[in-house]
Amino acid sequence: MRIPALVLTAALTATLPLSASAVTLAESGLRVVTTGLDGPYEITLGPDGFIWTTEKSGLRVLRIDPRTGEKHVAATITDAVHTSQDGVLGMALRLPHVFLAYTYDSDPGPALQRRTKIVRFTAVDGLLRDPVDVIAGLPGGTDHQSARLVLGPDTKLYYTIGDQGANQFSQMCQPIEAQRLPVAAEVRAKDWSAYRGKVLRLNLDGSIPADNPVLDGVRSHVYTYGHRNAQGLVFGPTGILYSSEQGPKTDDEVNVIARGKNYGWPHVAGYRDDKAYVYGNWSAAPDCADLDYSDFVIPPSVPQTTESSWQSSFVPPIRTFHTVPSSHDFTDEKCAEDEQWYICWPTVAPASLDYARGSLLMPALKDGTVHRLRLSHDGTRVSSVEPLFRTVNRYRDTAVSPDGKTVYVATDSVGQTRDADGKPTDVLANPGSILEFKLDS
Ligand SMILES: [Ca+2]
Ligand SMILES: [Ca+2]
Ligand SMILES: [Ca+2]
Repeated sequence: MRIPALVLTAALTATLPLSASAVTLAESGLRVVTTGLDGPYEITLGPDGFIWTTEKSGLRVLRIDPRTGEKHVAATITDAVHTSQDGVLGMALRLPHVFLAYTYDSDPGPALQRRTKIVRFTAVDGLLRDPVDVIAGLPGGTDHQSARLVLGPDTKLYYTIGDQGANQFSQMCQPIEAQRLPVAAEVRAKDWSAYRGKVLRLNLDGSIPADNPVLDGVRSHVYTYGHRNAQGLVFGPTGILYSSEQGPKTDDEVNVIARGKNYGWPHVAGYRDDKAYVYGNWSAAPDCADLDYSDFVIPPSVPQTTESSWQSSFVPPIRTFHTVPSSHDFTDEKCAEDEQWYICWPTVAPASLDYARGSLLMPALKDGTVHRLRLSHDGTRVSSVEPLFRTVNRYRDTAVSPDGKTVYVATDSVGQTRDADGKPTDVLANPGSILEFKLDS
């Protein structure tokens, strides 16, 4: 017997505590549609009734029957490359056309030079044929790809590109370019390197829309800037464009994306409140190459700026997950073993965003939850947040039936999340699967 998906939410508040136990699949009301997927990244319900699915690591596009779970291979992308966060990623349907975003090797020699391209295919009898490059040479790498692709009501493509993991870990000496806008010579030369940390808007043939914003005197594909890792992007029914974005140790964001605006990264995480975040610019340290990267200690040679010392105007999020005071202890003992601290941080790692029944649905990688964000009547504010269920999974993307009542959610094949006790685990309950649940009004 099916147990309603929302049975668990009544007593829960907007913040799902780490101690909230995970439930079994049966308790959650989730139905397994299919398993055995190799890194599903985008799932979208096509007008043909199939769940179109990209496989980040499997480098394929599949059409899956939601009733039987039967898989049909629509394409294997032979020139795509995958290591970690790269691979076959975003997808937008306008059948018979299918737009795909994937990582490829732009170096003709033996070296591997990762770049991203958006390619238009034509679906014929369920198979993708006749690839045509829409745009090539976009930034590509193994971290913070974002790579969510949607078709707007204005028949333009919208595409998110993350900051590529600059200024952290092994790339700590690479500057974050989320605030750098392209100059005219770069646009003329089709040098898209300044597109890191942006939301792009493109004509279907890849050209720059004539009504894109002019930023610092230059019109380019850049629609908005100042983004870290916006893996979620969706239009609401009245044309509002929403994104979800992964924060550093705090402050995942849900944003309303408005033409030409700055969203603050890396000067601001979440709101400009000086809470638990300063911008440490490792890449500007004279001795950067000699430093050991740390999430907790910023060495004296690394320039630091507070959020409030950055005076430029920016658009704050409509919701954060979660903002904490500067006194917050980021070394929760639950995550001490192997120092997997990030699993216990207040962020949930939103991996996508969808719209259904007056709400945004936000699947998250770290807390095994699909969050339901109920919107205000005009759609500009989040009025409440409910975690719909909690299992030991990394939720990657959703697809919604036309009536908004049935939701499909894809899970990562591998990776870390929180177990039933809130501790890090890489033992996932339903790896590489598509699960189904019903959404109450
Ligand atoms: Ca989707
Ligand atoms: Ca922001
Ligand atoms: Ca902040």
